[in-house]
Amino acid sequence: MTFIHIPKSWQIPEREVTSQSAYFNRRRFLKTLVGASIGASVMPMLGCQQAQFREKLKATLNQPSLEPLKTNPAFASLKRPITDELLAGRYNNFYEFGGGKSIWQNAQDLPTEDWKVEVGGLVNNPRTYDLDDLKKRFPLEERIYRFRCVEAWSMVLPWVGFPMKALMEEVEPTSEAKYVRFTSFYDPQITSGPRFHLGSLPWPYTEALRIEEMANELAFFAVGIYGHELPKQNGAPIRAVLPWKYGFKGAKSIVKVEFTNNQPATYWNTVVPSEYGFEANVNPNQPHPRWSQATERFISKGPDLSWEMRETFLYNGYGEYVANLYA
Ligand SMILES: Nc1nc2c(c(=O)[nH]1)N[C@H]1C(S)=C(S)[C@@H](COP(=O)(O)O)O[C@H]1N2
Ligand SMILES: [Mo]
Repeated sequence: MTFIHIPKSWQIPEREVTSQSAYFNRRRFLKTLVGASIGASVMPMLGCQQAQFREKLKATLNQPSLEPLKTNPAFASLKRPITDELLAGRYNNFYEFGGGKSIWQNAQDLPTEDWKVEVGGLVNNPRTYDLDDLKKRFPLEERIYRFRCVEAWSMVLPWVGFPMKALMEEVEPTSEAKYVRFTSFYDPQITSGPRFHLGSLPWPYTEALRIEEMANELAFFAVGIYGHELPKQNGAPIRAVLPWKYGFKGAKSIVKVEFTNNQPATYWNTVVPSEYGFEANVNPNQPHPRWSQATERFISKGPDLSWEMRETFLYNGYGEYVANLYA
């Protein structure tokens, strides 16, 4: 296995404008998106020493520890090594903060203090939790999961959090509840809707599952990663992690969880329904209309960006847990 080194990776990420956001460029926002994303993230880095850049990045990853915590033995190791923390912290998708991969600096504007998560809709016990509440109420554990973006890159990430089904047991969805919708933080003064002139897109970012999917053992709310609280760029202070689905199904920075009777509209499925289905299970046999899904660029060794090609597995290798949901 050969690692391909990408020169100048600290200055210019692999693709400043991503496969997912490329859609906007081509069809709608060519000038504004490219112009804005260069202005916002690439230019300042060009004049910046690599070492300084790394120190700044590390400071954003230096979050309060969540240890001691137990690693769930069912998800304690994978055949692939855990991705370097510096890569997971600087190679992101978080369109509220920009259309490229280098959003980690912009994402520091996310206000995470006094965070509340409203859980309601078709439930017997609607509740609004603050973060401390959630962490005390639901025992935290570590799980090492494969992570696969629909753009065909992947990582292995050590999340800290709790199973979604623990929350379901507490709020008790009613018999009418068939779906659950997750809504991400959105404030047009802070996130990039107006900054990138993407105001006509369906903000806030929302995602959704069938409730049987939410009740699955794998479905997870993460409040941490690498043994500490989530950095803002990874969706602080709480995000969804669904390792058998493409990454876009896992909404970041969740403020609302709502149980519904009908299938909710979701962000990518609304923007480009022909490219991003509602179900979005990882499937090497079903190509994306613009690229193959049979292999993936596995991003692992740092600190500079590099990857190796790996085979993609049906349900991202989690068929023993989820295949029965789609029989
Ligand atoms: N609110 C919100 N959540 C989001 C996204 C986003 O743009 N906004 N991007 C999604 C996509 S496409 C991916 S691949 C993952 C990336 O998570 P990471 O940056 O922590 O690796 O977050 C998902 N959750
Ligand atoms: Mo993604």
